[in-house]
Amino acid sequence: MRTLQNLFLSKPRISTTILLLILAQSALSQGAADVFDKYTSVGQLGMTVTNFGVLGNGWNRINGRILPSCQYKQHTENLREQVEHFSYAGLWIGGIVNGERRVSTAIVDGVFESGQEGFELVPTSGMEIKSSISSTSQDSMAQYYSPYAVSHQDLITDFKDYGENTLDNFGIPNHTPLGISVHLEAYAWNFTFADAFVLLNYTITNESDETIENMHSGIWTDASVANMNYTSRYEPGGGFTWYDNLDGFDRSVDGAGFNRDIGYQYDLDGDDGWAESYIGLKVLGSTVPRPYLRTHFNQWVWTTSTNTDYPDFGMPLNDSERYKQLSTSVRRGSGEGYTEANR
Ligand SMILES: [Ca+2]
Ligand SMILES: [Ca+2]
Ligand SMILES: [Ca+2]
Repeated sequence: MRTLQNLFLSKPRISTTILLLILAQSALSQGAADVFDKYTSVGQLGMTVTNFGVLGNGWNRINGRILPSCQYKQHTENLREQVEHFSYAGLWIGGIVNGERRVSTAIVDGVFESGQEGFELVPTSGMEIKSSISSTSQDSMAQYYSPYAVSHQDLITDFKDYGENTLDNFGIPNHTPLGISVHLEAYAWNFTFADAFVLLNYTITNESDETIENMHSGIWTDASVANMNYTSRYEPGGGFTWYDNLDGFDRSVDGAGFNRDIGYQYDLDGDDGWAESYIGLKVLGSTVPRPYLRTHFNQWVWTTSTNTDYPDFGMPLNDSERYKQLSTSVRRGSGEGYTEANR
């Protein structure tokens, strides 16, 4: 079986809402400390949201605890149901400035530290929490009650891809800023019918004096459907497996006639019943209406830029290649090794 990790979706431009179905360090600070210990806790999907564009926490210990990275379910005593879905994910934004392709990335393959290439977004605020839950007898989230909350748990933050000014790349190797700021609001609910997804609402603003043409945004995801309880996470090779995580792109049509366009991953053999849920990512809408709003899908093997078996599945190495990945879909294959779902 092939390991085909990392899926992302993209669309032409500003203000995206992305649905994470169950089925997703530190940056150089410019006035705001890194926040990486906040995650959606009201529903069953526990997903870490940081203030530097990264989602997930890589299952690193934070204050002695391993917090949910993208875990479903998080409120269950049944160890088999506690499935993780990604180590990290993060926002990519691409555009063309004076004919040059630029992509600003929260994270890329194999990068985990501030100052490294590909870690290009920095916080400009902390992490504000708002909740529409008002009764403390119902939920401790009520301490964050606000009449302006959208969901049971809004996580609200801001970041940008430049330093002192929109030309300043704060010394990150090969980083040419687009000069954009991003406002992110993540929404989660505890309703039993709405506790398996998180909505991510990004508002992207051009803060530079240049025109950014043909913008695309995407979510790079190191998807890894796995259960930490399957085998001992403290033994070599334990914790989880990723060799049979398979990716796909659901292009089936919904009742309203739109393509579902869900990028997804699952564990092929389900790890003896320990990893039987999917992760899916989907663009829900934007300020750009359909049909101008388009979705693309690409995948490649972690940190692997050349794939002799599947030449189209290669990790992009620079902003020009990243822009191509954001703005086009991987060619559909045929023949042995490729599968097509029945519609
Ligand atoms: Ca870049
Ligand atoms: Ca797996
Ligand atoms: Ca497996």
